[in-house]
Amino acid sequence: MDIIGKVIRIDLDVYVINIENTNKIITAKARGNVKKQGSIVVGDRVNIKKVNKDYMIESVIDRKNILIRPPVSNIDQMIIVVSVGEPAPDFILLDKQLSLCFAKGITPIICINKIDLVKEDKKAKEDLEYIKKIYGNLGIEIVFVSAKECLGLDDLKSLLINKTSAFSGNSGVGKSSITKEILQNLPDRLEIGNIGIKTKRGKHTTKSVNLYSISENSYILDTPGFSSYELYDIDHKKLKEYYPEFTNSNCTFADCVHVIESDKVCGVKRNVLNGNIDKGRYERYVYIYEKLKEKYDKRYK
Ligand SMILES: Nc1nc2c(ncn2[C@@H]2O[C@H](COP(=O)(O)OP(=O)(O)O)[C@@H](O)[C@H]2O)c(=O)[nH]1
Ligand SMILES: [Mg+2]
Ligand SMILES: [Zn+2]
Repeated sequence: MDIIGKVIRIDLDVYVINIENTNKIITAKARGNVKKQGSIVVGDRVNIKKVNKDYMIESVIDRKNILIRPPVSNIDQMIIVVSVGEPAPDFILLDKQLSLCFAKGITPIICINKIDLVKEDKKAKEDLEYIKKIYGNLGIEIVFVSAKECLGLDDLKSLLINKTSAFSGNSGVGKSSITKEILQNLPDRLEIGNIGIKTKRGKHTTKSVNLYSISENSYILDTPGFSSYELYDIDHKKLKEYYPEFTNSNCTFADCVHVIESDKVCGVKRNVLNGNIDKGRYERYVYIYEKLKEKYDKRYK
């Protein structure tokens, strides 16, 4: 019978694999025909056979999704970290990340960090309330944490159980501080950072990606999830599909992307005027749409 495992790290042709439903970590090689079908990436679930003393990857199980930079597959959720205070939330980035999550079938979770600053900073409190209202209404899960004062980290940890999660967010929001808190106090056997494998990195090897097993079948990715490359790789005509609040707007115009410069009012615009759709969300949608379209038009000129 095949064993199923999850690739948590790749060192050239050595695959470090966590056997499913266990804490056991092994190393394996891959059959030539498997490698030929397309490279194996971190996050892949693979069928393994034990041949004498060695483990061999026989095949890669169909992927749920794949990110290109860094190459990693089967991401269940993206913990989108924003901070209140310094830096203030970048709402355009937040909306792009949410769109990409919906496009890739990744569940977004907004993690508001630095809530310790809300007491004294009026703007921080306003930003927090805005996110809670607007994004909470979209049905997106929001967790409130302070890595500094260790607040809300248990809530966050409970959301990571049985999932593969990546963290994203702009620099300075506290990703490293949060993941450090999550990764400390893990039982030794779950730590893979110092597993003894000889690596022979060629000089063209890019920095590798690691998944940290935080408990059985629960993993976090050690590098930020979305690169700017991926954030701009959305089809502008499809962008509207990734806005949950647009779907119930009964826009009756054919092929409408809800960006209308004339006085005509489409279903979505009407809901913006009525206040049913947040004006900020809509304005950022138009901005992101124009940017994506501009890039598309340039590419095919
Ligand atoms: N006040 C406050 N500062 C924090 C908190 N979390 C992180 N920081 C600070 O924010 C800065 C950036 O944190 P870091 O984890 O490096 O962010 P990253 O760039 O997203 O990895 C550091 O100076 C941290 O000490 C928090 O909960 N509250
Ligand atoms: Mg960092
Ligand atoms: Zn419309």
